[in-house]
Amino acid sequence: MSGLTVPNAIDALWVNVNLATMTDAAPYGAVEDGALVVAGGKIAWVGERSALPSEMESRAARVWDGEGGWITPGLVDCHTHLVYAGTRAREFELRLQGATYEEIARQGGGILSTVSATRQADEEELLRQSTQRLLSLLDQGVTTLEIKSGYGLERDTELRMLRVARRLAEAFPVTVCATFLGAHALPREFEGRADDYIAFLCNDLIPEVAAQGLAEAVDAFCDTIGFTPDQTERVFQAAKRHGLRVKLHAEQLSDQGGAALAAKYGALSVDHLEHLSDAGVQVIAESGTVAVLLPGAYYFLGETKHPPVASLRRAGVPMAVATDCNPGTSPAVSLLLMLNMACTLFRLTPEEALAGVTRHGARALGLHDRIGTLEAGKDADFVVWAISEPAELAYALGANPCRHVVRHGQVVRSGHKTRPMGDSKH
Ligand code: DI6
Ligand code: FE
Repeated sequence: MSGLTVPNAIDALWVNVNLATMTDAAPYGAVEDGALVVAGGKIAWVGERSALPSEMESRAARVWDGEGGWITPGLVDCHTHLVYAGTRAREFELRLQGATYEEIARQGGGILSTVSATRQADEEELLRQSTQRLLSLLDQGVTTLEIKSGYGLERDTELRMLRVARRLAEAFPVTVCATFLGAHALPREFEGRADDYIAFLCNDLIPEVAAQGLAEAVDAFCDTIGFTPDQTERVFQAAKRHGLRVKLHAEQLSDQGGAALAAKYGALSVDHLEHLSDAGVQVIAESGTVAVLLPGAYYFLGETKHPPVASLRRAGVPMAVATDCNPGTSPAVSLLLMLNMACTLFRLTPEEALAGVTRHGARALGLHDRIGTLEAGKDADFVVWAISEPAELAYALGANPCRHVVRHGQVVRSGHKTRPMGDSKH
C-alpha cells in the first residue's frame, strides 16, 4: 500500500464482512473477510481485512460489525416509471380473460388510462402515491434509480411528473436520474397526427425540460403501438440539440431496428430487447450501449420470446437488469425479485444479474465513474446483507435480507437482522 494517503477524518470502518465489490474480477469481485473504510461520503479504502492499514483502523470514528454478511454496492434500478397515479388492476383482469396488451392499448386503455389518472392527480397526490413505491425499492437496498415521465403527454403533467421525481430525491436518501419520456404514447388530442405531436415535443417540450434542468435524458417508445423509427430519430435529434442523453424502449413487441438507431445517437441504454436481431446485437456491442433487461414486463405480459441473452453475452454487451416499475406491464416494486427472474426466465447467472443492478445499471445511467462497484474513490453507497453467499440475492423469492443501507457514507436504513432463507454455515 505504498503511496496511500490516509484521510485525517475517517468516518466509519466496516469489518466482519465479506465484499462483493462487483469489479470485473470474477466471481463477484469477492473479497472474503474484508474491510471497507468511509471518509467524507466516499469509499476511502476497500480490501482484505488483513491488509487494512493500521492508521485507517485507529482513526475510524466508528466501527461497524457486518455480522459475517456480505456488502454489495448500493443497488441501481436504471429503468422505472415510478411516478404515476392509479392502478391498472382491471386491465390485468381483462388480459387474463384473453385481451392482449396491444388490443387494450389500441382501444384507448393501457398507457392512456394511466395518463388520465395522472393528469387528474395534483403534485402532492402524485408525490404521495409514488413515495409508497419508492419506499419499497429503498427497503431492498436501492440507492440510485431512474424515473421517467410519460404519463402526462402534455406540458403541465409531464413537467409535474419530473418535478415529483426531483422532490423524491430531495425527500429520500436516493439518487434519482430523471428521463423525459414524452414520446411514450400518442395522446388523444393528437389522434391521427403523430408527427404534429412529435414536433410539439421537439420544438416546445424538450427545450423547456432542458431549460428547467428537469431531466438528464430523453427516452421514447419505438414500436407498433408507439412511435416509428423516423419519429424516434427526430426526438433524439432534439435531445442532442439540448444537451440531453438518449435511451430507448426498443424491440419490446416487435423489431423496428430501434436499438441500432439509438446506438447511432450514443444512447446510454436500449431497453427490453425481446425482439432484438443479431445485427442489432452487433451494433450495440460496437457503440458500448448497455442492454437493459426487464424480466418483470416479460413475465407480466406472458411473453414467450426472450431477449437474445446468449448473443449479447458473446458480443460482450453489458447487461443491466431493472424493474420497469409501471402500472401496465410491470407493477414491480422489488429489484431483488427481478434478479431472480433475470436468472430463471432469461438465464442470466446470479453474478450477471447482480452486475446488472450494480456495475452495469450504473453504466446505463452514465454514473459508472461514481457508483456501481466497491472501489476507493467512489461514493460510499452500499448495502450490508444477511446472506452467506452473493448468489442468495438472486436465489430467494420474495425475501429481503437487507440489514443496512448506506448512502454517501451514512447508514440510512437498518432492519431484517435474520437470514430469511436459512444459513448454510450454522
Ligand atoms: N413499455 C412498457 O413496458 C411500458 N412502457 C413501454 O413503453 C409500459 C407502460 C404502461 O403500460 O403503462
Ligand atoms: Fe419501461
